[in-house]
Amino acid sequence: MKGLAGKSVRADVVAGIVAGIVGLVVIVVIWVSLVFPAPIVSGGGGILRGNDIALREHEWGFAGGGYALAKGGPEICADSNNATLNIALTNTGINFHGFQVVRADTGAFVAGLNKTDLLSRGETRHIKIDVSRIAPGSYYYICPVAGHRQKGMIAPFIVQSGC
Ligand SMILES: [Cu+2]
Repeated sequence: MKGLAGKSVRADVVAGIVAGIVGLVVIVVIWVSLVFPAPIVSGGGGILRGNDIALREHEWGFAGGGYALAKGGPEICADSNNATLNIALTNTGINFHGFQVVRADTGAFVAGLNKTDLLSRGETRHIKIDVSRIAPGSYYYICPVAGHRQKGMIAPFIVQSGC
């Protein structure tokens, strides 16, 4: 093969250059995915309302109200006019999972179970959330087990007057 200067370029040098270019592309793709991450809160396509919500958790998301298990989960709209939101939570997954409501902006704990209070496989827990004690706004419900939120166990939890 002839190079730009008319000298022959060895095939292994060409292979090295090609490998270098491929490597650069891979690095750029990784960088873009880190700087512009895909949204991991899918909302699951539906909204759960009312005082009594049945929710399931799995690897790696939540489901309930007819919405299938997927990454993320259905949005929960908590009506601030309703004093208590009852969530019947069942772990239909394999791993231990937990349940917490956290602020969307700071990630601060708002309601739910303690971080170490986890549901084992097949376990159901009845969680009462006093909505009147939560300021209207945007929150997430998450699984607090390390890494599970990043894998998709996070969905919107909205507190507002009227849902
Ligand atoms: Cu989990």
